[in-house]
Amino acid sequence: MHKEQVTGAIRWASAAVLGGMLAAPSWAADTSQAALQKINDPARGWDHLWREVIVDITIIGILFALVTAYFVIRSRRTAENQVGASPTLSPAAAVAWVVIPIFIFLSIDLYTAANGWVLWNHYRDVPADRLEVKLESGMYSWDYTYPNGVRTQNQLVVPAGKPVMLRMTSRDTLHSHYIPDFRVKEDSMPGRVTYLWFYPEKPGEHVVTCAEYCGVMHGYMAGRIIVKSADEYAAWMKQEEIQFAAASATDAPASVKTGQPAAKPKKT
Ligand SMILES: [Cu+2]
Repeated sequence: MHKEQVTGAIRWASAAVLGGMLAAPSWAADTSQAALQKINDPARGWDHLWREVIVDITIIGILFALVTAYFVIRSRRTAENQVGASPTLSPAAAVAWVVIPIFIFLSIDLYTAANGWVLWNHYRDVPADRLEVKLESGMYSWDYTYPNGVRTQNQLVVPAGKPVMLRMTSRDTLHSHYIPDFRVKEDSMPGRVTYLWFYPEKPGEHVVTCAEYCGVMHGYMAGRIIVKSADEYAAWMKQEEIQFAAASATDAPASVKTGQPAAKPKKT
């Protein structure tokens, strides 16, 4: 009787959990298709996944605390010199106590991992309609080159409402271009081209910082992303183009020539 109940419970729980495990990746695939059509911004997916993980571990944490408290109270000593006795489990019950929790936690992990995989693919899949800027990092500056040759240092001006892709490399050592507001970070390194993309939805300013220790002035390796409205961006770019045309072909940011740290971001 007791054994039948336990095996029945195992069967029921396994079926439920396995069903959940099988459903998770297909659910994730559905959302990825929807995401590609509707949501342009992986930062939102990042926030969503982060909240999901926080909720998961909070529920699990509270659940564990409650179960622990329950057992502590239930198994407390009620008399002097009382000696406790552990319950004797049938083999089926012992297996159930091991297998069922494993399945529950594995299903949560797999579900989260599947969503993370979908999000990662979204981060790697750059929209075709984008502004593409080259970035060369060096101790200790970020040097951006626009498709028309215009260059800026430690500040990247972009139009709102257009995905921006950075193709990155480094002239000296490992750096990591991190834009916390856009939930995106990618290493740049010598001899290799890496990329990232982000979606600046509306005008504003965002911090860029180096997230890979690259030398004694690593902490000063900061920049800005300046998001302008499409019109303001066009006006800014026009001015930059005029300056660029006027300047000689050898005009380069100070740090490129001397290898010295960048003093100030180039004025707009
Ligand atoms: Cu750096």
